Amino acid sequence: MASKTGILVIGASGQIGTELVMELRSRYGNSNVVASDLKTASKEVLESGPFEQLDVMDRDRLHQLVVQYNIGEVYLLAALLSATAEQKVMPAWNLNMYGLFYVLELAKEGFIDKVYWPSSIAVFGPNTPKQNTPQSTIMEPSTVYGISKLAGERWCEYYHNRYGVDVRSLRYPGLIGYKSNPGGGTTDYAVDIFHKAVSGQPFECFLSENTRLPMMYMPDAIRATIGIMEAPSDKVKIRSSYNVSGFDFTPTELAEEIQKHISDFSISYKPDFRQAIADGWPGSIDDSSARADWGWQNEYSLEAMTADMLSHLGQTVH
Ligand code: NAD
Ligand code: AKB
Repeated sequence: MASKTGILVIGASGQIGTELVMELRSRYGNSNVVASDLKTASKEVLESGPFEQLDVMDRDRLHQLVVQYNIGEVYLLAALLSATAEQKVMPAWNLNMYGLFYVLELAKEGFIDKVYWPSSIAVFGPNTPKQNTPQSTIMEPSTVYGISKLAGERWCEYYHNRYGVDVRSLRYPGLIGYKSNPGGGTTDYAVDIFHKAVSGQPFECFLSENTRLPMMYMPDAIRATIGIMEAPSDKVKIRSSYNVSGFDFTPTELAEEIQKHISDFSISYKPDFRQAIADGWPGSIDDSSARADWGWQNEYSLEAMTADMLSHLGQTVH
């Protein structure tokens, strides 16, 4: 980091922010990492460092916090995710686009040195090659969330090329973690299933049994995020967004993996509107550019993630 030592996380009370804030605080110091969100944060986040209530759409307050806390880096996580966005089209477009613009503008004007903004596998669409989806390929997303993420990627690259803004981004797959709950996505089933399994209940899946999607365990996602932010600028060659991946599975394959630990766990399938969203997304991702450019490497496999999730959620692994 340059002379400005503050880090601002916007959307800090969500699935990723809850974990990212704690990791950033352990690396850069509690008082340097300001968590912010519309809603209050976890007890751990509130008790370990500064928290500010912030609506990212309030441009003046955003600017004021950046100056007040001497912010050099912003992690912009506030967004409406795929399933919620289909129900709230205009609010999703406005939040996902204008939140990004406001942060990129502050960086362009020299108030911020570095920006992290996550994209998603949702940038791909039904015409994209489904297996081992390349970094550069047909996109054509068919959801409001995917359209907003693809537009955001183009704006990130534009602000970098035209104004020299140091913006970095990853196309996360579905993220799985035990510390925080997902917020309105199509991949949420892959977290919900664990909570049902450990409480001894059957799980009804809102995606069909053979719906393959790329996923990643949260510790890998946090490492990837900090990894790209700490990479030397010349190693970050792609300024739209990098493909990153951990593993991929279908609901049936995940259920079978859980059954290795909880033999009487059962799953049934009742696809809803989220099936159409998932059907337009890749089944697996080629993340060789991230590996080659700045050394990305995942650690967790499906097997290792499942065992770790179950042990942390209180199930004895046998
Ligand atoms: P989340 O829904 O769990 O959290 C988003 C947070 O943003 C929430 O705490 C919400 O209160 C906050 N927020 C909403 N509107 C706000 C506003 N106007 N001002 C300030 N805060 C506001 O989402 P997440 O899963 O933590 O995702 C974070 C980012 O990562 C998003 O951009 C998302 O698109 C992206 N992403 C997530 C996943 C995933 O699987 N979790 C996958 C791909 C991309
Ligand atoms: C969602 O399902 O919307 C997210 C994502 C893959 O972007 N988890």
